[in-house]
Amino acid sequence: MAPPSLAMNDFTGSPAGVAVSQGPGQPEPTADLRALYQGFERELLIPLWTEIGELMPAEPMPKTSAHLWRWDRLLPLAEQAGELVPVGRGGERRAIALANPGLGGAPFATSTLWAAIQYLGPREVAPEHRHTQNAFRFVVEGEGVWTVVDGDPVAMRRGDFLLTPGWHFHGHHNVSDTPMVWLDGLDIPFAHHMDSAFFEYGADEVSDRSTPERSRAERLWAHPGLRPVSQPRSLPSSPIAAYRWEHTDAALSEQLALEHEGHPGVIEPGHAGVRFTNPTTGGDVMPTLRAEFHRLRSGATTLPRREVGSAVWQVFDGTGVVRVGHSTWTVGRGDLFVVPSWQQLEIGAESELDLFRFSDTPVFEHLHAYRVQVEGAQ
Ligand code: GTQ
Ligand code: FE2
Repeated sequence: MAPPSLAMNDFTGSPAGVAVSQGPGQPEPTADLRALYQGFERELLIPLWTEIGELMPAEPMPKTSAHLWRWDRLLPLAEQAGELVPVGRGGERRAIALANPGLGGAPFATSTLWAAIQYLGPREVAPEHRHTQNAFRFVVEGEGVWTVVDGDPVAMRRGDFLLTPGWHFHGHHNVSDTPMVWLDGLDIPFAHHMDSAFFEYGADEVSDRSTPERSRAERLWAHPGLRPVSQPRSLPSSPIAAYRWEHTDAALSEQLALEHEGHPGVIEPGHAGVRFTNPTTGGDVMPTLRAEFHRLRSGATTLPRREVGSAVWQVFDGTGVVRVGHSTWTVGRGDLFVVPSWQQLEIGAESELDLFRFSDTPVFEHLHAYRVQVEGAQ
């Protein structure tokens, strides 16, 4: 259990004059003591003893809440935005962010992660820009949009995972007669809290209107286990612009098939998982973001697990039951849920269940602040 916090405040100050800290180990509130606290306030000082429970909890006490957004509630609103709100220079993107109810109205899915549904109507163009925030797209349904990353057009289709690492110019264009929606994931909240972000406008159009099946980045980099000899250096982010569904699907199917044949490879019984990686390092796709795909056999359940850092999951296919901390939901295609730091996650598959997941784990691994606990693991 966390030690009790002496202060009841949440860095908001006390409305009714100066608060004198009371409770176990604290002196009686005399006039002198009140004067001391007034002195602290006047000089913009705050003693540790009123804040220690909040600042140094026994374990993470995230402000981020466990929460579920249902796809069938998001889609109609994205469509409405498509009719009513233009996309263009200034607003840049018709992206609608998940706003975690624990984060005071900020457009943040978790304290570090941005997750948004982006809508691009038929023939629409989202202008080019670049920012230091790292970004990806994940497609649950539809096709017809090319995202142009540093001049390289990248097709977006169901199941694909597409990268826009920090400071690469990018714009999107829909070459089809149907609208398209997808999930954006970025480290916007992390950059915001760290005061580290830069942004620049690029061309008002997209710089290359062609629509190749495969991007130049894929043609150079996306061959299993093969690296171009001309590119020996480690890169901070993966140069693979698109991780295609056919490969992800095959990798997950093979893990489960190997399990069926009595061979190792799955995470736990009935639970296959793959991580998208940077082929120049073997590490995560981008410095701040981890991305994975999970597949559970029908009837499989995961061991309860908690870890430092927050994650956002999206159901790609199938149905299941998800428990995060004290919340339990039945989930289906497109539904998005948030797992706050150090809250337990358990997933049960009602049918074969495919899930995309992203998290801020690399940040904590790099800072030697990562911990994970799996209940019932040997
Ligand atoms: O598509 O470039 O959801 O810059 C948030 C910021 C999408 C994008 C978002 C962005 C983009
Ligand atoms: Fe962007």
